[in-house]
Amino acid sequence: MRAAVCRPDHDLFCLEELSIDDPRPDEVLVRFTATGLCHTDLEVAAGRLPTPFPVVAGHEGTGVVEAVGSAVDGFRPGDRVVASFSFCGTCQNCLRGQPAYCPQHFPLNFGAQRADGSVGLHDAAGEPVRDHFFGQSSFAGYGLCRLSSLIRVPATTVPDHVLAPLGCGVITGAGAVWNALRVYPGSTIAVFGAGAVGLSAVMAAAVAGASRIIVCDIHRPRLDLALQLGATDVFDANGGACVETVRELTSGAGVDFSVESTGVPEVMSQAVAALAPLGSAAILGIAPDGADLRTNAFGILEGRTVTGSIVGHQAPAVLVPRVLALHEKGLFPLEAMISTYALDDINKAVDDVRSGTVVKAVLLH
Ligand code: CXF
Ligand code: ZN
Repeated sequence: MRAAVCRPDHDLFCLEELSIDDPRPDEVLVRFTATGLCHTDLEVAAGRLPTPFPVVAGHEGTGVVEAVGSAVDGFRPGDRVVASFSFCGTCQNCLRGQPAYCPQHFPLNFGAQRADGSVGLHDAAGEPVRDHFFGQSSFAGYGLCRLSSLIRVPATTVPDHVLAPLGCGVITGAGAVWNALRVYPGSTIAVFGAGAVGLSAVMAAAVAGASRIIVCDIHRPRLDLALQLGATDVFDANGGACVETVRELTSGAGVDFSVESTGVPEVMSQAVAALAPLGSAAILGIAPDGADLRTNAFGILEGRTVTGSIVGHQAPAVLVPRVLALHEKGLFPLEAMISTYALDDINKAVDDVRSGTVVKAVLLH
């Protein structure tokens, strides 16, 4: 099968033919039809995350179950699935419905191997290639998926390229608004960064009834898209003065809520500084290793809250169908931010995302 492989000394992805083993008793073999490209995959490819090489990344897969291991219950060949992150399912946080905060999150999702250290992929020379990235490794035509990563979706007419990004980017933005911040009708929100996560936050805030949805970004086309998806006010962040602009737009008060999706520490500080007293900021971007989040200490005294949020702050098996139901009603028009590419064109997709011309690239297998 065709796969995009991250190898040492390659900035981007190598397109190769790989072979895959039969599923072990606890695995599900999924034939991927589409997979989204997320910033986290690019961080892996650049070697900035602790995932060992060579590895098949990809963690926004969707497809069809091809075969199930002998111990698998609940999935059958032919089931349509969305793949998200993996979790243990037995720790306190998994049991309380917060699997993204499972203590096994990093080994299970970034370790790129089975619990016993083995992998199920081999390259043309017969050498092992790391897999099980986020329980899926969906930058390959097939994946040996962990059960915890899979969500069965009804065989609706929703196209594959719309389903794919539900596993990470979309629920990260939407879940932060609904679950971490609990945005309420009539409230005000500022979204810093209008990529796929930020624009999903915009759509979720519109659904939640926010009265002002202020968006800033450094790319004008993304601001136009934000207006189309529910933003009430947008401004170009290249001019600086982002905090002042948010305050001007809210008659000096600041916003009830803010979402940061850029990973830039200075922007994180702005997201906090733009809050009204009692306001809450959700930090979603991946900051450089060792970076600090600086904020005014007196400002925190005024009842402000800063929270982080990973992949939606709720089990994907709950959140993904919620977003899908809204999409069906036309209230979550995901198509507007998606561009599709053949898997073989993954490196072109990376260039287009980096230049800001494309928001969410989805690769078709
Ligand atoms: C990541 C963000 C960093 C923590 C793990 C989950 N989201 C996926 O891209
Ligand atoms: Zn992601």
